[in-house]
Amino acid sequence: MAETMEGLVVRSTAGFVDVRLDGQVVQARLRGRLKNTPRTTDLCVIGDHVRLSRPDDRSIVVEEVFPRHSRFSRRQPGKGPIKEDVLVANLDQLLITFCHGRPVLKTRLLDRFLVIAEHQHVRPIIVMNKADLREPGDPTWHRTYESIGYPILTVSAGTGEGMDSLIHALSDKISAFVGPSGVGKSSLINRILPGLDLNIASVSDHHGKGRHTTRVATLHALAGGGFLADTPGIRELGTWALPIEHLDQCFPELSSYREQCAFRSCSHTHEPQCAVVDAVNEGAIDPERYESYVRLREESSA
Ligand SMILES: Nc1nc2c(ncn2[C@@H]2O[C@H](COP(=O)(O)OP(=O)(O)OP(=O)(O)O)[C@@H](O)[C@H]2O)c(=O)[nH]1
Ligand SMILES: [Mg+2]
Ligand SMILES: [Zn+2]
Repeated sequence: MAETMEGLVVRSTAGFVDVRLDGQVVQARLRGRLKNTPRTTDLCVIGDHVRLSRPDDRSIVVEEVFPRHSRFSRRQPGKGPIKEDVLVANLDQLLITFCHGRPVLKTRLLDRFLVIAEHQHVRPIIVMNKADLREPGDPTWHRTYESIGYPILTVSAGTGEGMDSLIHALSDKISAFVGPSGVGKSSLINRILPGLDLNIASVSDHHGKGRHTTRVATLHALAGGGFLADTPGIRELGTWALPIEHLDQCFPELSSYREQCAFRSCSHTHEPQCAVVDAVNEGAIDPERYESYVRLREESSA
């Protein structure tokens, strides 16, 4: 009798996936029929719920990938046809990780991550690692993002500072560390799951760019419930299928102003009587955040 089962994909490599079902992890291969269907998104990634069959004693096969309720994805880097590169499916929280010291925080990249989180309805948490390298005083960006309402956790994988609040925020959720190479995503996971021993690289060159140590995305089970993903460092983060008319909704601090613009479909770039531009000029909206908005708008319409 054919047995069918459902499970959660915790690791994905070409053609094969590790699936967690009833507390154990099994390796399964993807049904050929699935692989041959044309698509513009990744077939099966970590976080996907799948239906499995066991055609014989030795093999387990993924028969179906269930629809995703959320995901963290980017546009596949490079030229060629536009394809979605899904890093984690069915995600609850995005741990957008940067650090004190090196590599230096780029708020333009932070804004990209935040826009993707808003657009994909995944809760963003800004994680600032390497607290041991922190300069005294709160930097301006910190106040800006805090006043918008984004949670910021300052932690150190090195000293353990702030790790309790981070671990508390993870419980019973599917979360993923994302961010540039070298900020310490794998180091943080090693702190949270000491048995794991993930690969860690030293921040290699004097530009402070990391070396992309983590290659395969994996979903790790947490002792207190929930799952945690490590992802490779991201250098290029093209926004995927971001409808240009929704972009202003991905900047929460614009929401109370955009209703007051003279034009209903105001782009907040060149129109007269734009309440958003007025708010920028009055200092109520951070000019750097507004600049990120304008740049992403230009990119989406290009
Ligand atoms: N000072 C300090 N260094 C840290 C801390 N956490 C991590 N590092 C160092 O930062 C470097 C990069 O750490 P990784 O954990 O490999 O960074 P990653 O974000 O996983 O990088 P990729 O896998 O390339 O994306 C290593 O040299 C770590 O030792 C910290 O809290 N303080
Ligand atoms: Mg890593
Ligand atoms: Zn406007």
